[in-house]
Amino acid sequence: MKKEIGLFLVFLFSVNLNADWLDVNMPLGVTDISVKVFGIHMLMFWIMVAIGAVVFGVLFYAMWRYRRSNHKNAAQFEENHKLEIAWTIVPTILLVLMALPASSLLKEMYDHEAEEGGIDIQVIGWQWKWQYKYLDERVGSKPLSFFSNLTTPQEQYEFNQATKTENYLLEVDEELVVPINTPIRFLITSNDVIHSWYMSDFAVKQDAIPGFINVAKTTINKPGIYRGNCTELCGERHAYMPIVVRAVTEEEYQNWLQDHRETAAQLAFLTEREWSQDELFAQGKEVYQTRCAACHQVNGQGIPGFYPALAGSDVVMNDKFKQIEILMEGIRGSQMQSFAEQLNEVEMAAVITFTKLSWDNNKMGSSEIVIPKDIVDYKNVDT
Ligand code: HEC
Ligand SMILES: [Cu+2]
Repeated sequence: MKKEIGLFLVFLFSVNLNADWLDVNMPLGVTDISVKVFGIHMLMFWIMVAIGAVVFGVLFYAMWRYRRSNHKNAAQFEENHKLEIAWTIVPTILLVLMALPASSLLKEMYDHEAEEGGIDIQVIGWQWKWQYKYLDERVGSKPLSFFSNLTTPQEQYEFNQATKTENYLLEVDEELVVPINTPIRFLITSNDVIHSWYMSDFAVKQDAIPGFINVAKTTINKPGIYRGNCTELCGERHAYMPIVVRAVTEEEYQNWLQDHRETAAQLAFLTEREWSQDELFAQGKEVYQTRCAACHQVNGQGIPGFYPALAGSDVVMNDKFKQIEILMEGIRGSQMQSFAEQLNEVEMAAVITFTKLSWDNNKMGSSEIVIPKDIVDYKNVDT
């Protein structure tokens, strides 16, 4: 029934809006809730238009009717109780009438109950990326989890060195993949500061607060790729942590899950196998560019006073164990965070190898590399 009311509101208030006008309007979105939000938005809009027409109509009429040439002597009265009561009561009634549909929709949006056949996804904000954990899907003993990093190259948003591409600052390496027509609960939290997960197409916007879990529920009606942003000023790279959701059919979703489980199984194999320096270097270069270059810079020089140079760093050149430790544990109280959860063993070994072989760091004759097994060993000693 509620769905019908929402759709009716949309129908009522948007039939005569052609496509061009819908472009400047709020997006309609792809969930029942977002459609209802749009309906309420249009209802409020037309109420405001009506109020505007009445108020300005009376105003202009009075200006014309009682213009000076027509009305030399002004009427001398101060209060008009009937009018005052009317202009108090009418807006009160209007406000209550507007509050009714708005609060019942809000109540619906704050429904947190798990539903039969629904899935739970934990969304974790990090400075400056999102992590997604599929709580119902396991890989080994842990939930299926990955990070979503910005892939727009730095040259496009700094120093204006390159032309901006279509999805400028709204593209990531791993999209959040979800099935359509399935109730999804997002359990939203943060690892560091307050972020906010905002997908206007779903009418979902929830703060991600460390130590709290905020819940937002949605059911997506239409397959597609949807893009959103962090909407809580969370530090200097706040603009660089977009959200990309790919909504697919149940079948495609199952295939995607299967692929992910296989990737995890392959990883176990990869850490056992022999690695050449070139392979590690190539993969490490990619990891470095998406994960490290934002701070330590592509040329390894860092930013003096903020981010240390890795080119010529004593740790990078001479202390493989120290570097593994830094990447695994992070450096307390600094922006150098732990990458233990973000990079797998292969990526971790590769990026360390890359930093050891780049920017003349291997000049002193040391071409020692770090292999995935080193990382596995570190983890085993650690636990
Ligand atoms: C958000 C910014 C940021 C990112 C991203 C980042 N680092 Fe750092 N890194 C730092 C800061 C800041 C320090 C210095 C911390 C301190 O000593 O207080 C640091 C220190 C280091 C050091 C120690 C350097 C030395 O000479 O002592 C290494 C090695 C390092 N980072 C490697 C990496 C690698 C590899 C990556 C990518 C996987 C990475 N960092 C990503 C900010 C960052
Ligand atoms: Cu943020």
